[in-house]
Amino acid sequence: MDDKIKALKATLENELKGVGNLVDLDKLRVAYLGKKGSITGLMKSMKDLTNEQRKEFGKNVNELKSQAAKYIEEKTKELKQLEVQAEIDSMPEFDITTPPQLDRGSYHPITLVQRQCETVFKSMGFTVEDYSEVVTDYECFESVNIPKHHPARDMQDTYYLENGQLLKSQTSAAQNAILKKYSKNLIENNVPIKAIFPGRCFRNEATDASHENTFFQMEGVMVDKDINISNLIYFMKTMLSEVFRKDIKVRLRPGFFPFVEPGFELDINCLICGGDGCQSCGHSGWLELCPCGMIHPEVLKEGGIDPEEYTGFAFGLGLTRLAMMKYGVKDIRDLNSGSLKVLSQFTDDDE
Ligand code: FA5
Repeated sequence: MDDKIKALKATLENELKGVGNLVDLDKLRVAYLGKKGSITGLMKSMKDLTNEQRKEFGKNVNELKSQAAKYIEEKTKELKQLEVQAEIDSMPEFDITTPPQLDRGSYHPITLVQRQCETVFKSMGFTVEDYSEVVTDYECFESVNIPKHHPARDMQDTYYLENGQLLKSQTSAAQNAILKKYSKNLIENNVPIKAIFPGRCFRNEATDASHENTFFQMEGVMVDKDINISNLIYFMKTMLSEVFRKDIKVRLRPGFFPFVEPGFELDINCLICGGDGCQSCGHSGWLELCPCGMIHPEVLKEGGIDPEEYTGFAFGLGLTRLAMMKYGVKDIRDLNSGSLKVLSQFTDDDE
């Protein structure tokens, strides 16, 4: 009987050498150690032996059984390792010491001009405020002297939501909240209100080279005693000379906005065509950039400020158009195109 055990062990060792994958190895395990396997068969055959024979045979067959289990365990490890190696070998080769070719990306030109403007105004003591894009009719219109059914609403083809709110069509929508936020400090502590609030605006526009349906504005307000048009012109001039860092022609003409009195349109000489007239400026040589004016007494009152005692100015800078002019972008729609080819050309020359 011992010969049978030795022979089975030799066959197992031999067959193990020929096994090249885990599936075949499992078949081999079943063939030897499974319910109907050869080693299990040997164990079952012990019942036909004498007590004396069974003692010796039992010991040897048990040794064979644990030896077989050990062989299979070792072979499993070996085959798994080979599988991992094969997977590694099948991967494309790469050199981990090669420096990365990753593109760092760039800031959007609108972000760049917005930051430049913020830096300029912050240096002049203005705070930068954030405001939501979904606002109420009161915020966007009524609080800035545009009651329901006022014809001035027609100038801004507004997106209304089903719940009665709207996508803000102008950053002036934040004016009332800002005035209310700082009026106490103005009245009790004589601290002038000086704030800018950049934001995205939405209008149902027929788009062209200088009109988008989604664009950025940056509103600014200053309120104190004795604020007048000269102060307004000073801040506008400082902002433009800091952003453009060169002489640019501007013109101020009367403009109507219900929330300012008097109101102005501040236009910039088109920097794409030098004022000759082109598609970007609607062939007029000028681009409307920053309407402004002295805050209407009704708007001050609605913000909790006595117009007999305080005056102020407000402006609504077209940030997207400013980016066009600063970076020579001929068509405003390129700025919202999401095309990296277009957008990655711009860098902040101040950084
Ligand atoms: C307003 O939105 C006023 N709220 C601005 C204002 C604020 C006036 C405070 C007085 C006091 P207007 O609709 O003209 O005004 O827009 C202001 C600027 O935003 C424009 O001069 C222009 O630069 C920019 N703008 C307006 N519509 C578009 C558009 N469709 N695409 C790109 N820029 C636009």
